[in-house]
Amino acid sequence: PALDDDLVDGRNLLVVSNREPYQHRYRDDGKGIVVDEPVGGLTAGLDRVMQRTGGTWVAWGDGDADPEVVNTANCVGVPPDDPKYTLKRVWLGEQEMREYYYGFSNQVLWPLCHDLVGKAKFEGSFWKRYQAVNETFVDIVADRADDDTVVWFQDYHLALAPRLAREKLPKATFLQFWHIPWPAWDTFRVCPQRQELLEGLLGNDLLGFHIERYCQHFLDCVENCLDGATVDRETGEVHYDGRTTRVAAFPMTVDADRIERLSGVDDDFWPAFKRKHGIGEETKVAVGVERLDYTKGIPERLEAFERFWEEHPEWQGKLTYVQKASESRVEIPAYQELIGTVEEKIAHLNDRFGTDDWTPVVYIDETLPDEELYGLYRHSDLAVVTPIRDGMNLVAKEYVAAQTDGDGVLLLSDLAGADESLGDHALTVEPYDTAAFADQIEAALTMSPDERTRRMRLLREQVCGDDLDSWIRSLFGAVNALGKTIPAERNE
Ligand code: GDG
Repeated sequence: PALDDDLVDGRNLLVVSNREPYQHRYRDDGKGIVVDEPVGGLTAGLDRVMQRTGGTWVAWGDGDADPEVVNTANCVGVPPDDPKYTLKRVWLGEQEMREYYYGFSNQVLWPLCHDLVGKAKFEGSFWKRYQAVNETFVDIVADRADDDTVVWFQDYHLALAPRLAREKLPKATFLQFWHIPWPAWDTFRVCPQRQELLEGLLGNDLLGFHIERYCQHFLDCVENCLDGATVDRETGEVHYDGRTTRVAAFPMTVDADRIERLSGVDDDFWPAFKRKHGIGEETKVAVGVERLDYTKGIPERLEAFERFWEEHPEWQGKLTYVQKASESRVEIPAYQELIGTVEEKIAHLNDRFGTDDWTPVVYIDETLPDEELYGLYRHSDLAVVTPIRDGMNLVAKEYVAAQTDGDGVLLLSDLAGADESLGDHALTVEPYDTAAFADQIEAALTMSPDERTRRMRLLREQVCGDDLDSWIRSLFGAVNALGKTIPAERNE
């Protein structure tokens, strides 16, 4: 069903995120401006909502031509061809990008929340800039919102904003969705700014995570860190500083129908893809799709493939692993190192096992259009989704949605949020246990057709029939119910 127009009970909607839904760029030939539109995923889903409800979306304008198309208030109507809502752009300079985005957001909060404290760089300048940029976003929110506005903050770039905004707009409704894990207290306590971060997030009326475990971790942190906070585990409510925040899990879904449809639009895709990458017609294909991020477990996975081909030489020449990887956050040294490690490892595997007719690992570093990505999912015999920590991992769900023939096998790390709903029917992998991981690759390849279709059918029951609108609807259902849940015995 479509989203209702009264999604926010007749109030105004204001979305605040780091990334913008439309980005204006100068064409490479210098002749004019192009607009990058959101494709798939959350930005596209939210864009659809905004097109229906109207309102304002506040985001960092990082396209080189963005400043040219805005009015004097830095606003532009979007979609550009037929404007339905306002995109308000925030400008961030070099220093701000370095310290707020690549600094505190991606070198403190990202590793901390993924339990990789050793990778965190707690630099004072990062924190100061993170505070300042959160204030900048909030000034804009305060200008454009009133008591009747529902403000939706996205993700870990804006942890301080809700509390700051609450000071200016005590009666507005604030919600936030945190897309990455929330770590256990023993990890989170390492962070010098733990108290400010928790207090910032408790400015929200509703705070959403992908799974219940992250909610419980968050509540543990609140109990341990904030004097005077009380936590009700039954309702997920935190009472602190005279107000209440509800913490709840909203596992994100994917647009299964769209993925299914697009996965099959081009009949020639698969033979052409195989030819292009030198993959034999009979060769089985395993696929991995991710940003090049150290949380995604790519080097660990390549180790497992090496072990697999070593121990199962009968599969040399018969299975190709396709690694689709997009460069990400390359300004950060740990990400540059990762690119080096992955490229070396792949070269080593291809050198060690490859033959004239067979390349063990095919590396694709370009961004594929949705149809090709979904086609790749559809035809791959297995998907290897083995992060060492991941909030949800949408690739796992997308693979299942694209499996219209229903005989692919999903190998899934038990450290991804997606394991909660898919773990029972996927083949579970512990990404650091190389020997067991290699065994699971073999188990996937030798699984009987009946077992493969049985598992995929059960996985598809979890994933199909959903779209992103159902996720958004459940979040807003919770927003509209805020303050209305009175226990029965007191409801006389
Ligand atoms: C964060 C959290 C959480 C990738 N390559 C191409 C392409 N993609 C798309 C995939 C998928 C998305 O990128 C990646 O999403 P993930 O969920 O796997 O991972 P993160 O980027 O780390 O996202 C994560 C998510 O937020 C949502 O809350 O699940 O845990 O870390 O949708 O399809 N899309 C296209 N071409 C590519 O080459 N078209």
